Amino acid sequence: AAAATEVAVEFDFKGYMLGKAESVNRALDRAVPLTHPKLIHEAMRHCLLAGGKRVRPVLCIAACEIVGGDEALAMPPACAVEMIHTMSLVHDDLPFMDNDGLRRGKPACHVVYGEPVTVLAGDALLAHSFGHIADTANYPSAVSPALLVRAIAELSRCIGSEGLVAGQVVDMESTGIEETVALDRLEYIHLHKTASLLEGAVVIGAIVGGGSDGEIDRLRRYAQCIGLLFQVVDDILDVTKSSEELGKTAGKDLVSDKTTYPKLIGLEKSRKLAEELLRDAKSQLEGFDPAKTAPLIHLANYIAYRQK
Ligand code: GRG
Repeated sequence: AAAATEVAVEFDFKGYMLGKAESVNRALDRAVPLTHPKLIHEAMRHCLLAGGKRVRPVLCIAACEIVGGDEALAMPPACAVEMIHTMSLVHDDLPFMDNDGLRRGKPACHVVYGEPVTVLAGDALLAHSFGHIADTANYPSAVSPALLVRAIAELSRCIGSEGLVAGQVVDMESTGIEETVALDRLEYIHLHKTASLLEGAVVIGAIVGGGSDGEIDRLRRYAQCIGLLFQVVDDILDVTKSSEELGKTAGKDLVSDKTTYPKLIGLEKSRKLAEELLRDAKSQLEGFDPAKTAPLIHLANYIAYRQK
C-alpha cells in the first residue's frame, strides 16, 4: 500500500516537460505564421522551430501555475521568452560574435539565409516578442493590461543593457585577455548572460498569474539560483567530459581559454557550490502550496543533475 501511494504521488517530470514543450511548439508555430514577406518569416521560423529544450517557456508556465494561473494564461509570455532566447542564440552564432555554423543540430540561420537576413530575423523576433505579450487577443480570457505592462517592463529590464546584453558584453570583454577572470566577474557574467532571462521567464509567468509581491520575490531568487546553477554545472561538465575524452582527443578544458568555476575554485568546491545553489533554489519554494511545487523542484533538479 505504501508503494502504491508513493507511485500515486510521484511526479512524472519527463511527461510534464514533454507535454508543455509540445504545447509551446504549437503556440510558437501559430505565433509566427509564414506571411509576406516570406523570406524573413521563413528565417524566423527556421530559428524558432528547430528544436531546443524549451526550458524557459516551461519555467514561465510552471511559475504561473504555482501562483494559481494556468498554461493558457502563461503561453503568450512563455512564447515571447523563447523568441528572445532564440534571437540571442541566432545573433550569438553570427561570424562576428561566437561564429557557430550549427545550432540545435541544424545549420545556423546565417549559414542558410546569410548574415543580413539573420540580423533582421533576430530583430524581428525581438520586436514580435513584446507585441505578442501585449496583444490581449492572445489570451484565453480577459487579462489585466496593468499586469501585462508590468511583465513587459520586467522582461525588457532582464534582457537589455543591464541584463542579458550586459552579460554578453562583459563576457566579450573578458575573452582573450591575459589575466584570469575574477570570481565576482565570472558570477556577474553568468547572472546576466544566463540567469537574467530565466529570471524574466519565471517572474513574468508569476506576474500574469497574479502572484503577490512576496511570491514574485521568492520566485525571482529561485530563478537566479537555478540560472547560476545552470552555468556552474555547465563548467563542471566541461571538465569531466574533457577528462573522459582525453584518451581520444585533447581535453576541451585544456585548450580553452575560458574561465570556469573549476579553474577558479577547483572541482570539489564547484560541486559544493552547485549543491548550495540547488538547496537555496528549493528553499524559495517552501511557502508555496506543496501540491503545486513539483514542477519547479524537478526543473531545478534537472538543471543540477543533467549530463550535458
Ligand atoms: C537579447 C537583445 C538581445 C541580444 C542578444 C548575442 C546576445 C545578445 C546574447 C548571447 C547570449 C547567450 C549566447 C547566452 C547563452 C545562454 C544559454 C545558457 C544557452 C543554452 O540554453 P539551452 O541549453 O539551449 O536552454 P536550448 O537550445 O535547449 O534552448
